[in-house]
Amino acid sequence: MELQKLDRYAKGLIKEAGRKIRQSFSSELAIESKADANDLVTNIDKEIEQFFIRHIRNDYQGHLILGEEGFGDRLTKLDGYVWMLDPIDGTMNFIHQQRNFAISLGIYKDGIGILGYIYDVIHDELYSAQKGHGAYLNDEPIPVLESTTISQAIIGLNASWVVPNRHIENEGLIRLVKDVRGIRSYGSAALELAYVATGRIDAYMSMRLSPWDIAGGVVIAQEVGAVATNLNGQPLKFLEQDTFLVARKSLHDSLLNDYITLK
Ligand code: 2AM
Ligand code: CA
Ligand code: CA
Ligand code: CA
Repeated sequence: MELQKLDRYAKGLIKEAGRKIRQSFSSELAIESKADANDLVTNIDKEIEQFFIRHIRNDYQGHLILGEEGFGDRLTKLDGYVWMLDPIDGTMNFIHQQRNFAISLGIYKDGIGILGYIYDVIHDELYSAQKGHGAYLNDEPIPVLESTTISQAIIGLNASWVVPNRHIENEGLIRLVKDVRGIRSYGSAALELAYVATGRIDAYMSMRLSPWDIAGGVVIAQEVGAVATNLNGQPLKFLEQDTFLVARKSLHDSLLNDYITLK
């Protein structure tokens, strides 16, 4: 019962935040760079994170918040309730395209994801899951994923993988690109997770993601039978950046064993 109440509350906040984002399109954005010239943030990213935090701190005292823009709490462990929030995942798309971005939220209890949300604001599509109770796209249940093969798979992969990098050998990736049916890159980790959960793509991998990018999506993807780990095949920790792989169960092992060779 408590979980149902928390779920309704979280969905209410997300929908309200979505309305605020849609309204923001009529005013001019204030755009800044963070770590480098292409690492962008806007006043809306910050305002939406602050909107969530204001409400959560008022209504759920004792819950902690981990947010990308840094207005939440600094965490060294995941005891109790932790909200992991990315107010806008896909900020570059938000700025350049006014689409292909999402609100990403996971609610974790003692390190276990109990509620997950990805809200595609422009399509008004809310992907959600309660651990153990299946995943939904708006009010429709998302079917459990069936198995597939590498040769029939579409993989979410971002272009930074073609640049020699410190994580992974390019040879395996070149083979992967040849062996699969297709490669896609959407520019929002949260949406790519939603697409894996709904079978629009069959796997998604990234060399560096933060807890707020994946916290909501992992709960949703796992409810339909997808497997999520880092690129070493280890469980996700949700306290720091890490590599990331989510895939239909039938592809996960093959991707790790046959194509991904870490340096
Ligand atoms: P963001 O839009 O919330 O920053 C593709 O760009 C994906 O990687 C998006 O989900 C984006 O999230 C995330 N991303 C962008 N810059 C990143 C960085 N420096 N480290 C980790 N993830 C990043
Ligand atoms: Ca960012
Ligand atoms: Ca993000
Ligand atoms: Ca973000």
